[in-house]
Amino acid sequence: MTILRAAHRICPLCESTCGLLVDIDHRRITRIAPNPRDVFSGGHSCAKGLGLGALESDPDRVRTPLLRTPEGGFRAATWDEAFGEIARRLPEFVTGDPGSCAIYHGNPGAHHLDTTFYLGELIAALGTRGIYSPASVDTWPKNLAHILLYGTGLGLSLPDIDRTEYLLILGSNPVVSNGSTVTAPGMADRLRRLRERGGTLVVVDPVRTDTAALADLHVPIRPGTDALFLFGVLSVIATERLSRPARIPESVHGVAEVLDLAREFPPEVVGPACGIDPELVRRVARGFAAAGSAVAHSRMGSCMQEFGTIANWLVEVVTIVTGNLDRPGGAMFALPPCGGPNTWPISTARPMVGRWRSRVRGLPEAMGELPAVCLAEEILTPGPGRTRALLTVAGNPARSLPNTGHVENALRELEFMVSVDCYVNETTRYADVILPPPPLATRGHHDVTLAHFQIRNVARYTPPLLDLADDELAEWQILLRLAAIAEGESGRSIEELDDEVAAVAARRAAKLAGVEPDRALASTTGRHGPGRLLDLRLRSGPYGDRFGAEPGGLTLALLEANPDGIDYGPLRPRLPEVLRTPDGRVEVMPEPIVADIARLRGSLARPVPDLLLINRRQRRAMNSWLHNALPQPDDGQCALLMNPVDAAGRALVDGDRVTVASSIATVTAELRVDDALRTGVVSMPHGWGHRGPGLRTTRSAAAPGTDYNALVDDTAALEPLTAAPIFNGVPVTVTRRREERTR
Ligand SMILES: Nc1nc2c(c(=O)[nH]1)N[C@H]1C(S)=C(S)[C@@H](COP(=O)(O)OP(=O)(O)OC[C@H]3O[C@@H](n4cnc5c(=O)[nH]c(N)nc54)[C@H](O)[C@@H]3O)O[C@H]1N2
Ligand SMILES: Nc1nc2c(c(=O)[nH]1)N[C@H]1C(S)=C(S)[C@@H](COP(=O)(O)OP(=O)(O)OC[C@H]3O[C@@H](n4cnc5c(=O)[nH]c(N)nc54)[C@H](O)[C@@H]3O)O[C@H]1N2
Ligand code: SF4
Ligand SMILES: [Mo]
Repeated sequence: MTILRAAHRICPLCESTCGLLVDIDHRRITRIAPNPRDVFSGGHSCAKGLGLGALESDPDRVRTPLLRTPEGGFRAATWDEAFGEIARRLPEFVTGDPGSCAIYHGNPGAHHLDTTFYLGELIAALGTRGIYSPASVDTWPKNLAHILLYGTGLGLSLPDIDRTEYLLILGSNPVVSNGSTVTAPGMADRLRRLRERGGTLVVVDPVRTDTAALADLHVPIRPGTDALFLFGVLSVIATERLSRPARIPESVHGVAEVLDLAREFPPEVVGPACGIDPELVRRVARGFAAAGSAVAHSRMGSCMQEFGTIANWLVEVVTIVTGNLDRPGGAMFALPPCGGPNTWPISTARPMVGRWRSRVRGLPEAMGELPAVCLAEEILTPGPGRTRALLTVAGNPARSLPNTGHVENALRELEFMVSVDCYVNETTRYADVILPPPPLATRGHHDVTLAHFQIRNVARYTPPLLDLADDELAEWQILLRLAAIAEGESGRSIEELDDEVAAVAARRAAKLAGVEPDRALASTTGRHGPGRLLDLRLRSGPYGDRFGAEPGGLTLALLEANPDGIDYGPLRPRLPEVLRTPDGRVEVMPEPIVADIARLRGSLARPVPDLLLINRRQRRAMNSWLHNALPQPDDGQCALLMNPVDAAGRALVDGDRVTVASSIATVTAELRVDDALRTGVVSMPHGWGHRGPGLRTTRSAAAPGTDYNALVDDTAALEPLTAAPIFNGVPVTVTRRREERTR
């Protein structure tokens, strides 16, 4: 039996990608500590990473395939039985109408090599356009702004946090979330160091969050008004001539026009709409423009809101016009070790948005996927192309998507459903077959996707620590088996299928590296699965050894020999080479966004709802799925937070049991009065509401919490450019349930 001490493991839970050291006894993780020598995370970790052992040993985890029984429960099955059932039932939905089998792949998939490399095989085998993921309820407004400005939705501009003199954060609470679309382990320490070296931190958030508490200035904005705030900042830059043309790269066009446009949004106009003193807008504009280097960074709070795309576009514009694009301390682009859309040759002259539309509502695709708000109606609306079967891989749409009632009604109507997942939760309880991924310690780890968001160019890999047990399958093997079934080739061996995938990857890698395909493939001899594909990508990537043509260059073997990682240094300027726009320029005034400004203007004259609900994240949670394995602080963590003034106005007191009603649903929650929230705003965490029959999550079902997304509209109220739901800024009313006092 294996006993391992202080073995390297990169945490797969959040975007911080912390390096950890784990002890393993007899296949159990017995101890976890942060790795002080990790070249990137240097000893940082959090309660979630340190709780990976509890997560892995959770008695409720699914460890064998499960098959639905005629009585409606599940029974354990062998892999052969499970795949047999899938082979019997799935092909009908794949070979007929191309839309009839859809797939939803969730957040953990972005963190694992298996899904990164093999999910595409399954999706291609399904031949469906019914492809959904949380990207459309998480980042699309930001992705779209980047596609229109820089040409790709993945190669995002990043705040150079470690060198900037002025950091403006909008709608993100990285001290709790550990950051998003910015990979910077130990964020709180980095923010403290920014201030210690004399820099300025400004946080724009309706709540005085733990991040705002670290800031020089907190701007307590009204939800949904970030675009107005940023236009206000830009108007000051325009009227006070604070832009710095000499520092704006030549590839940028349209700066004068955008500054002209901003003049109609002076602080006196936007201040009242944002619910803040106009002087704050001026102060931020002047401070930002005067700093030696400055950068704005936006996330969830300013993405999943009514004007998300405009807001995320303006984040870039403010950085650009002040001469902070592609400069140290400003907004820069990573150079990811495996390469990616902004290192590869341009693949299409058409932006990856709106190339096709959903069947029922005609909503546009983006980056190959349909908006996840379409999933339920595509299942429930009769007619040709109706979605009748669904695969979910590492996702919990029943708690993550808006209008969870609608989503669950749809899941109930499916004729066949397969879930690759480690829990029987609100989504997978509707599956006919559940296929569990193996223990974490059997997997290698490198962050192919998140490397696009790294604020320092580093490369790290942690290898599998354990072999698969006899009754375990690797997740990549599960995905390949499913792909083979979808293609009507269920008899083929995994090895053969994997060789085929590797041969295609080798041709691509060889082309990028400028060598013969045989040479690329031969260089990876002895490897298989994700390790082989990773080696091909690393060696053909920006630091790669080009299969021997650049001796000393990056290979997987080199990373294996350097388990604390390899540091390639701070981000370096990449313009204009990084651009993938059709004309190779940055057009600051993209037509689709400019056309949406009339809607923003219109919002100025609107009455403001009494209470707007916004989301908050919790330290020991990861969206919907750690509530069971990790002890969560008391039930009050799920409470509805409200400012004392709003509470007094409604004769509510701390501990009241309240009804929260939106335009589509009503839920109950415990009230906590908290002056960290601005007036007119209430907050709750998402991903809770662990209720209903069939769950196998003992601990979270005993403390189910409130389902935020039951309240969020999935039809009427969407951000129009991306069909993103408006999680932040949901109009609600809150009243006491008289019969109930909890404390
Ligand atoms: N502990 C923990 N960490 C996580 C997760 C988790 O669930 N728990 N989830 C992970 C995932 S998938 C993601 S995408 C990231 C997200 O990471 P972040 O983007 O940092 O997300 P949040 O922590 O939700 O912070 C959003 C902030 O926006 C504020 N806000 C709400 N509405 C508005 C608005 O209209 N304008 C402005 N300016 N602010 C607003 C909220 O008050 C909140 O403080 O976190 C990741 N990390
Ligand atoms: N109201 C509101 N809603 C939100 C958000 C918000 O801020 N507010 N945030 C949104 C965001 S940013 C996101 S990313 C989404 C998340 O949306 P989802 O990805 O749909 O939801 P998660 O809760 O992350 O669920 C992850 C699932 O993966 C499973 N899982 C974990 N590890 C593995 C693995 O290794 N392999 C497999 N196969 N399965 C695994 C878990 O059991 C769980 O079922 O939620 C979104 N929903
Ligand atoms: S911050 Fe994120 S990556 Fe680091 S230990 Fe915590 S969950 Fe894992
Ligand atoms: Mo997310």
